[in-house]
Amino acid sequence: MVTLAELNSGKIPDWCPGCGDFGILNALKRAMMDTGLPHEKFYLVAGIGCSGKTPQWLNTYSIHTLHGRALPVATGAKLANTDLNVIVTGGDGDGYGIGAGHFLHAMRRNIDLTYVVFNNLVYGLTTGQTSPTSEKGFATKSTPFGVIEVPVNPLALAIASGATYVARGYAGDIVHLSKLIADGITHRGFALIDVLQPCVTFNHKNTYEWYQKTVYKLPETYNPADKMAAFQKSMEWGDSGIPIGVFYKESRPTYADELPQLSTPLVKQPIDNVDIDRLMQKMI
Ligand SMILES: Cc1ncc(C[n+]2csc(CCOP(=O)(O)OP(=O)(O)O)c2C)c(N)n1
Ligand code: SF4
Repeated sequence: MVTLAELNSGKIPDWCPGCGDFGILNALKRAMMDTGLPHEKFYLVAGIGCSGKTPQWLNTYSIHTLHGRALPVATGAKLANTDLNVIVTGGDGDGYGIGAGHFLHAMRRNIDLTYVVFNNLVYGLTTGQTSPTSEKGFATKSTPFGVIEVPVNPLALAIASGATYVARGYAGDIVHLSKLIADGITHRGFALIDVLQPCVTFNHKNTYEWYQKTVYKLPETYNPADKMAAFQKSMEWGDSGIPIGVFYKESRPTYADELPQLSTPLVKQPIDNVDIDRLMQKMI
C-alpha cells in the first residue's frame, strides 16, 4: 500500500493560509493510503485553478491539463490502462462551467474515474469572479450587483446524468471526507465527490463558520440506493442545512466493461503484429 512518505512531494503548497484546499489534500492522501493500493497504481489528472495544482503537491504519476479538459484526458488514460486508479481534481468553474459538457458525458458513460471537485462557489485562481455554483445574489468583481442566475446543482446533475457514486464532503471534516474519497476510488464506475471548500480570500459568505453551522451528515437510515430520495436530498441547501455523505450509489457496468477489446488493458496488448507503415500511409 502507498505510504505517506511515498506520497509527500516535499513541495509546499502555495495556497492562501487557511484555504480549504489543504483539508482536501490531506483527506485525499489519507484516502489513497486507506485503499491499500500501491503507489504506482494511482494516476492524478487536474484541471486549471487553485484546486488544479493538487497533483503538484503529491508524488504520483500525474498530469496538469487544460481548464475544463481534465475529464477527457482522464478518460483517455483510463481506457488506455484500465489497471490504473485515475483520480481527477479541479474546481467548480473548471468542472461545472467550462468543462460541464465533459462532466455530463463522462457520467453517462460511467467511466471508472474518481472526480473530486473543490467547490468553493467562486473562481479562486483568477481572483474572485462568480462561478456556476455561486449563490444567487453573490456579489463579486464580475457580478458587482449580484449573480442573476440560479446555481448549478452538481449532485442533482450527477444523479440525473448516470453517475454511479454521488457524494458530498466538507473540507473541514477530513476524516469523513477521506472515507468518501476512498469509497469513490474503490467504487467501479464514475464517482463524484463534490467538496464544500471555503475560499478564505474571495468567498466571505460560504465560510468555515457558515459551514460549521449548516453542514450535517446524512443519517444512518438514509438509503443511497433510492434515486428519488437522492434527488430530494440533493435539493437541500442553505442556512437551514446542507447534507454531506453518500447521496446515491448504484452498480452498473463501466464503459470499459462493455468493450471486450479492453479486457486486457490496451497498454499491455502486443503491437508487434500491427503494420504501422500501412496505417501511416493511409493518414498522410
Ligand atoms: C480556456 C481557459 N479559459 C479561462 C482560463 C482562466 N482561468 C483559469 S482558472 C479559472 C477558474 C478557476 O476557478 P475554479 O475552476 O472554480 O477553480 P479554483 O481556482 O477556485 O480552485 C479560469 C477562468 C484558462 N486558464 N483557460
Ligand atoms: S484564492 Fe481561494 S481557493 Fe485559491 S488558494 Fe486562496 S483561498 Fe484557496
